[in-house]
Amino acid sequence: MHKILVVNGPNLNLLGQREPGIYGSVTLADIEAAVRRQAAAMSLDVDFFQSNSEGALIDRLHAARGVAGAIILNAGGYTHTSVALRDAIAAIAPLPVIELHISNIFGRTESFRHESLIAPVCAGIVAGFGPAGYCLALHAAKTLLDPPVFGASH
Ligand code: CA2
Repeated sequence: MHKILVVNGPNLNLLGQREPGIYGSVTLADIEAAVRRQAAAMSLDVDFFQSNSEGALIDRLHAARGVAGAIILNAGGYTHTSVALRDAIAAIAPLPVIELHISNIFGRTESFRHESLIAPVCAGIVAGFGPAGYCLALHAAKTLLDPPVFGASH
């Protein structure tokens, strides 16, 4: 069974408790429960990790090598600032990392959110779909691990 690691970065532990206008009222625990249900239905095993510390996030990515088949990463504010996190993602290649954001970072008013330092080393991005994005990212991970066969009908 494939293992998918879901990693959440700084301040995401406060989801549902602050700024509901931007991030909604769903908590990280609600998201974890929904992703676990979805993963069970898709025969995937999931692990969750959240930290507000850049180093702890990097250590967790390193530890996923040889264990996880794919990582879903909401790096929070570190998305826009962390060369170290980008280097860590590059260092664990070919383990695929799917960048995830609850909000559409490209549509946010603050222009600093329009740049992602990690995007070039990630397999792809899911952004703007709210908490449901975590379930979409799970489908993306499954698709990366068990890709559809194209052109096999002839
Ligand atoms: O949209 C996303 O998922 C973000 O990664 C969330 C980050 C933000 O810095 C990124 O630009 C986009 C912020 C997470 C902070 O979460 C909070 C939750 C509740 C209250 C305050 C912040």
